[in-house]
Amino acid sequence: MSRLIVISNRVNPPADTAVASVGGLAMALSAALRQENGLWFGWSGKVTPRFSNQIAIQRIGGVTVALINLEQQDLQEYYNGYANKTLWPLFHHRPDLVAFERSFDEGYSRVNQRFANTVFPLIEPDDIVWVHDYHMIPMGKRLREKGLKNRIGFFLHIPWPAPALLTTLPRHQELVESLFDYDLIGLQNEENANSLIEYILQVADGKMLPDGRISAYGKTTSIKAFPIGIDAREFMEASTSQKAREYYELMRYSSAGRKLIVGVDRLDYSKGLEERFVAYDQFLRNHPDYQGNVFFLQIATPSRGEVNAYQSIREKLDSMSGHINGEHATVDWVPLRYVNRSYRRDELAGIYRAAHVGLVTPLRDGMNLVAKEYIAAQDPEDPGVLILSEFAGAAAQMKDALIVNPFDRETVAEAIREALAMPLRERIARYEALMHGVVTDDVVAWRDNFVRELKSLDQNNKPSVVS
Ligand code: GDG
Repeated sequence: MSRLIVISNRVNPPADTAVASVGGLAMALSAALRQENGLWFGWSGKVTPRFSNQIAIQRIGGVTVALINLEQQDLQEYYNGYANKTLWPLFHHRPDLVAFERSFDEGYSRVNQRFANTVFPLIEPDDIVWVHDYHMIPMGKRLREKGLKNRIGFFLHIPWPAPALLTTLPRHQELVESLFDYDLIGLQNEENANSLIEYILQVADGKMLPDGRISAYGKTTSIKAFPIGIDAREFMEASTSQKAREYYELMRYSSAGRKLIVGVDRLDYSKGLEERFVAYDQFLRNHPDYQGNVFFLQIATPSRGEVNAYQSIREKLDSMSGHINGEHATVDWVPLRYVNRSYRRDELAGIYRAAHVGLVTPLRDGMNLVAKEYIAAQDPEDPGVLILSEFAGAAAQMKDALIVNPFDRETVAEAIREALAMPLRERIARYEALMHGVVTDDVVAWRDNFVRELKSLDQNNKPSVVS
């Protein structure tokens, strides 16, 4: 029987879905694999003095996982280095934060090779292989070099940059060429798919074929958008669970009749937290009538703390939150609650449900699952309003949110005012339209669409060498 073999950098399915891991990829893949005969291969999160190809196979939260450990040098050069200091900032339009180091590049190649060597013996001839995200771009090529003939698909969770940006990456051609060993390449939306296609046509002198596939470097592949979703049903249930009700009550009680605005993000410069704080400060200045009647809860869970850029954004936000509270707070009101810890998933669901406004304003984001979770958690009879950045992949689907440019503080400030004052009838109409999309385009639809497309390539769409 054919299995789905998922390969990603980190493997961390939650043992308990109510608790859950922080991070979009972990949430999506564990939901996608729970109902599928599959195996999830990748890093355990543990570091050992020397790399060994020992694999620990376990069952966690209904998902079978195969885990390997990494050594310290791998972690520094591949994970903290090439993945999070080179590719992440570049793909999120932050060339100012990109570090190019030869050792990062070498670490990236080495770990991809080690992953390929270790997973290869686990793959049976009928299995479908699905590789995930920017850590693993060359994985398909490494597996092909070992002789793997199976269907191999790749999905990128983060944005694909415009060609002008990508060409600043040393050996960019090598990276893109390695994608051509996949049968199918999935991106979050059309804009990202078009950026990759544009690069292939302009920089790699590639060609679109009449059947929709694309060829370059003597090979052919398919590129398509597969917008990721959440497990909407699970999240709706979480939002009415006992724990969620407790948190809902806690938020409502502690807000003492004030309106609540909420933001939930990994603490990452791509999420636009600095700009969000500036916009909230602007809102308070523009609307003194709201002072004392509203508060903003920002949950920002620390992430990638070994990377400098993450330390500095954390310091900046600490200082900005102190400044905003110092400026506006009164003896009985604090306008901003800024929290650097993580919450259980059911607790988050209760917090979302209690919030009158969900503020999701990344500067650049592949999709953004928080936007979808916020909607799924709302009370259908009295829903809150989603404010969403036009630069989140989710904006292409969630057109009934208040769409904003996160760089424009006046516009975001105005959207906050509009959301807080929105009449019930309009809130319900927007919520219903958004909820329809969240339920229809959920994580299972995402997985099924991708896997179906990959399987359909089996008979007649096999990538072939073009002479
Ligand atoms: C990448 C792409 C794409 C956050 N804080 C807590 C917590 N979270 C959960 C959220 C959500 C997930 O983490 C974050 O997902 P996002 O999609 O917002 O962002 P990334 O982590 O950057 O994810 C992104 C995604 O992959 C999927 O393709 O959408 O664009 O960057 O589920 O709820 N979860 C818990 N406690 C927290 O404090 N339990």
